[in-house]
Amino acid sequence: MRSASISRKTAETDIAVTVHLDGTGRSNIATGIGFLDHMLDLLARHALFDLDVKVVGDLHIDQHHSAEDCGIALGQAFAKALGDKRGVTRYADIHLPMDEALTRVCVDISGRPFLVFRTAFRVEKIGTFDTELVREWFQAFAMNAGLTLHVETLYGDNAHHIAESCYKGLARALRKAVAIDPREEGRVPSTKGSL
Ligand SMILES: [Mn+2]
Repeated sequence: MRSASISRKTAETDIAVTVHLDGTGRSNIATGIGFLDHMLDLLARHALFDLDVKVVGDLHIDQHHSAEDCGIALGQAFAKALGDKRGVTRYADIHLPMDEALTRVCVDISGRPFLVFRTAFRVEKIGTFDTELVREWFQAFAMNAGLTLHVETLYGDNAHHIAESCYKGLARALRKAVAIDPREEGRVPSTKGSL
């Protein structure tokens, strides 16, 4: 079972996460931010990861540290769970529709972190959640997971739908990218021999 736990404590947040890449989609999420809990619940379900996420953050300031540090810890756990990436499919892409919104997510488990994020929100808030933190979370996750990650929302109106298409798209792309390809026969999928 490919799994890992990360504990991360700073003056701003105290975080514990566990990721099982070969899970069933079960999740136990408590970030202190309702909308982010909803997104991570979707991530687990659609990636078929098991996720435990506990964040105690300085929400009396705002949601920034909690969202960003949650992305950092989950990215670190993802990378640790993947290990040396033997046998993985590596590349995946998907177009993920959510009602009127459509987002394309392309991922390379490259070990060379890079984020392209072309998604805009017309409103600043979804409930109490700051929509600009969607990008912050993706940036933190991609950098710490070692992913080349391209996210582009081709169109959409409703901010909840747009955010959901990004997270479900990430989930479905990662589900394919981390899957073991039997034709790789346990090799690292790179001509360099390591990722
Ligand atoms: Mn929803």
